[in-house]
Amino acid sequence: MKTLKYKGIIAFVIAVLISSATFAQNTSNLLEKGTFKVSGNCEMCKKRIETAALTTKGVKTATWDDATQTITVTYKADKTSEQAIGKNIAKAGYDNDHATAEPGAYGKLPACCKYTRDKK
Ligand SMILES: [Cu+2]
Repeated sequence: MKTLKYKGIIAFVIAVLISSATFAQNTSNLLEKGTFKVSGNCEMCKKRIETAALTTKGVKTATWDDATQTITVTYKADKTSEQAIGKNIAKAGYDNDHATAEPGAYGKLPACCKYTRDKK
């Protein structure tokens, strides 16, 4: 009876150690992946959009696709959000699912990069 209780305690301690180790691992790679719409025209746009996304703190990767007009990002969910990334992209002049560019930011784009804006 006594040994059974002892074994129970050991099993409990091991269970706690395993679960805390798993938890620590989960918080360190809390990488989230997301895709959202970003309007743009060309290779120059691609570079500006991706740079704006990548300079957002916590963003690991950013790839903008011309054909689908979408950006795919991976980011640390505890450091940033798609909304925050969208805001930075809008600051660079590009309308997206999460934010709309100020007229001034859009106005600064080179003529070839003035994409057609969705009427809202
Ligand atoms: Cu462009």
